[in-house]
Amino acid sequence: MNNILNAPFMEEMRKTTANMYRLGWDERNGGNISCLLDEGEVREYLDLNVVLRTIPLGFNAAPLAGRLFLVTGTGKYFKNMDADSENNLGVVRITSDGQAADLLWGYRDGGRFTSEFPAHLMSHIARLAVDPENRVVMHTHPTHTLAMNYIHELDEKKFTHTLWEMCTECIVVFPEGVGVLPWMLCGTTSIGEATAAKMKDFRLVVWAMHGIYGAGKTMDETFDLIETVEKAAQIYMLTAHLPRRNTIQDDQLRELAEFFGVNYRKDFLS
Ligand code: 2HA
Ligand code: ZN
Repeated sequence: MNNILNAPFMEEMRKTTANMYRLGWDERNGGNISCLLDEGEVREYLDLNVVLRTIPLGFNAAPLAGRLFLVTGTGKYFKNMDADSENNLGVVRITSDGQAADLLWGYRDGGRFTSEFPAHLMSHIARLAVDPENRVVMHTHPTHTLAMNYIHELDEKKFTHTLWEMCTECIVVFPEGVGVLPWMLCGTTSIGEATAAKMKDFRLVVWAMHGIYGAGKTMDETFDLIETVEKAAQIYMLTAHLPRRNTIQDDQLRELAEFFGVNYRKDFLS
């Protein structure tokens, strides 16, 4: 059996969480990531018949029964993922009745998966229905995106439009726009259901005054989506208090989307 710490999915998770911490997006226990794993790949590192503990989910994840996830732990810090992966991360398999997760590796100090795991699993279910190759759900607290929540209307058409105006390539990177949820209590199944409902149309969902969710095929793709929103939000925050002399016009956004052949939200432009 190979050492799971050297598995590509583990290295990618460690690199990504360290990078996000370095960017200042994941203070303290802020943020969480779940990654759907390939059973054949995990088998090279773990005996899939050995279950360390079974942890209840608090909702029914039956559509994901038997699926394996690498997921960050509750109360754990992105800052520490790299140095102590076995305490801060876990590999779990959703039980056949969908009510719990079998722990196969990790959370060594008796911990459990992120309190946002219901929102993650519901988002995985929603995204897999749209894109069978979706594997990653990522939640984080990017600084400028949060700042923008306090001064910009939280209407998703207006929010998306402003982001698209801030960097030329935004409409190409997230042509479907950004979903926005009002402030809601986190860690609950209701915010999970609301997030998953948005995930039918968007790979990016802002949680007002809290952070953002992203979903994608790979860790890189998901990170890049959030990074692009955050960059646009940064430009907005650097300029919102200044007179705007220039902007990207709707006709130019349309020209970009047509040139790059992306299926964009035409109703988000005037
Ligand atoms: O895991 O970010 O939303 C800590 C959080 C909860
Ligand atoms: Zn959060």
